[in-house]
Amino acid sequence: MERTLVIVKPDAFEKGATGKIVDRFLSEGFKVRAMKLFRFTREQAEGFYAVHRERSFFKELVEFMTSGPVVAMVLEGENAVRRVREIIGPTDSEEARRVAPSSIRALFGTDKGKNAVHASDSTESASYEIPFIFSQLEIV
Ligand code: 3AN
Repeated sequence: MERTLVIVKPDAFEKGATGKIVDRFLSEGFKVRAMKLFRFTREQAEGFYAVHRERSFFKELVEFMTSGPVVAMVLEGENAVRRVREIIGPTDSEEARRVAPSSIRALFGTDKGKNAVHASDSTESASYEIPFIFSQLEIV
């Protein structure tokens, strides 16, 4: 079984969409192995998104991710990384509404930055991101 990290971002948390997002993953057959509510400090958000530090949108991304609470979870299932990426839809929520109208970003996101959820984009990313957020004791 594969594990992946999902984060309900500040925009979706603020909208009260966390329950609907968790329910969607449960109804798609994933098991929740860890979950918590917290707010990133700037240093933590910069570390989490370190692979993007040279990108033009890095500052905006860190500002957004530290703007309010988030809910992170570890989901487990067959091909969890790929399947969760399909369920969340493309990075740009506007594009998601055109090409994947039932995706989570289409339903709850606004644009490329405020796109409701983060999900690991590879098993390598999941191996970095899961222990970045959760200690061993917090994963069942
Ligand atoms: P994904 O989250 O779909 O893997 P990436 O890896 O291209 O997308 O980007 C990482 C994060 O950076 C995205 N989740 C998104 O919130 C943010 N981002 C990407 N492109 C932009 C952009 N042009 N402007 C603002 N934020 C962006």
